[in-house]
Amino acid sequence: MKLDARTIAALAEHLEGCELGARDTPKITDEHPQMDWDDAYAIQDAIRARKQVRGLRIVGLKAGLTSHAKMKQMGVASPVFGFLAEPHALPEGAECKVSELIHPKVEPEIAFVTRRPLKGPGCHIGAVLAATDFVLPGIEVIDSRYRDFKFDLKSVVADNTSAARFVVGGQARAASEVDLRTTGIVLEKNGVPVAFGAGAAVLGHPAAAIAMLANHLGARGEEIPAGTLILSGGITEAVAVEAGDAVTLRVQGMGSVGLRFV
Ligand code: 0L1
Ligand code: MG
Repeated sequence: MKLDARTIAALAEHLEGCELGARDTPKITDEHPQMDWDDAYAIQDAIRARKQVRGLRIVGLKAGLTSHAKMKQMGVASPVFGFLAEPHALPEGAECKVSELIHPKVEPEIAFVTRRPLKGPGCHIGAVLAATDFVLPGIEVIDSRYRDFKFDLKSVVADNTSAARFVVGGQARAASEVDLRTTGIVLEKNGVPVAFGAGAAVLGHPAAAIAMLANHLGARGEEIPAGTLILSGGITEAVAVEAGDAVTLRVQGMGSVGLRFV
């Protein structure tokens, strides 16, 4: 690690303050160019701990930047991992308040819920499917705290991978009942289809993103607990939204889920 404990705590306070106050900031590596991956995840962990100390539950995990479309959109080359906290979760069809966000975008995702723990190293798609209770449609609302979405990967990791809000819903299916590679999705904004894709856009199979998360956590001596909700990453590019927009994600064989932005 290149940053001391005080700097990590100060950066966590700064980034969480930006999240809670809907304020943007230059990317933190501008002032801390020496920051390494361990520092980045330590800052994310400190943000997580700040929320837990306030009594907020961690309600899930997420993989991000798992599709080539997203990687190309953001000019990066590898996935990142973050957490979902209680205030991030919205009910199906809920209103999402844009005034609480900086510059929200939505991503169509497949959510997994585990029934058994998953631990790396060596976790693979087969292990993920065997440990999955069910899969269901999910929309992630991302909201990078970095000005104009200008960042590098380490800054994104520290910022909890832009996690802001999410909704899951539609029809949950057993992972064994669906071929997630060929499962088609349509994302509609105000009734107009704006993005299309299939599960294979996420690392060839969305379960591969969950395996990568298990291996990432395994390298840190952690695991994905049983009963964890995990967003596997945007299947298409993220789509910008503003107040007045209604977004619906339709997933083949799994119904639909939506949000309204007010
Ligand atoms: O969920 C994600 O794909 C994370 C994206 C992080 C970068 C961004 O804000 O687009
Ligand atoms: Mg996402």
